[in-house]
Amino acid sequence: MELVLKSDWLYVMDNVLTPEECEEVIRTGESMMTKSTTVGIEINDYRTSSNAFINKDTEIPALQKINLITESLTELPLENQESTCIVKYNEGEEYKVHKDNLDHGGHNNEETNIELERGGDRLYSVMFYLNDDMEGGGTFFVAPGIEVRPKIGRCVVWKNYINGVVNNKSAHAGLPIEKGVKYIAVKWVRENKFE
Ligand SMILES: O=C(O)CCC(=O)C(=O)O
Repeated sequence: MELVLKSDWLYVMDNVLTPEECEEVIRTGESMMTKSTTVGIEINDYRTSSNAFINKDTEIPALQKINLITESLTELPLENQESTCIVKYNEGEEYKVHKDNLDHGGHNNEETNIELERGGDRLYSVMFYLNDDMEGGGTFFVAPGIEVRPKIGRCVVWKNYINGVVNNKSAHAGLPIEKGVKYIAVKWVRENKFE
């Protein structure tokens, strides 16, 4: 594992997963893909990818490793993790600028409130790039103006809250794919046990 960027809320590490592990995660996700949706947001072209959710009790070794790495990087227990979300973006697909926290301070809809009752908000996002043979598709953090490039096996971690306050610097986009296909795996880690 190699640390390539570290700030008080954003970390990038390389060689976290091997190419073989990335391949195993892609293969698992491919058989279960459905169109992506977004909690509490009903704008159709906002998130145009497909995804698959893999339960935490999976016996697939690469997915178990993702659970373990997420536990150790966030220092929060496995029980706080949501299922692993494997995401596929085809050419032209993207995820427009958003933050991953669910609580919009008094402007929540019913779906969001139900999600918040399942373990509180998403304190951390932990994302793994599973391939890099595409053009476009970087992850762009708007406020610091940082684009993280997909690299096979690379892991990006960011805090959605700092000292109990929403981290506005965490607003980010999955930029459109110009050529090829992009695969990632994402973990969202809640404040409390996720059920
Ligand atoms: O695809 C990306 O690079 C970003 C993914 C993303 O924004 C998310 O899952 O919250």
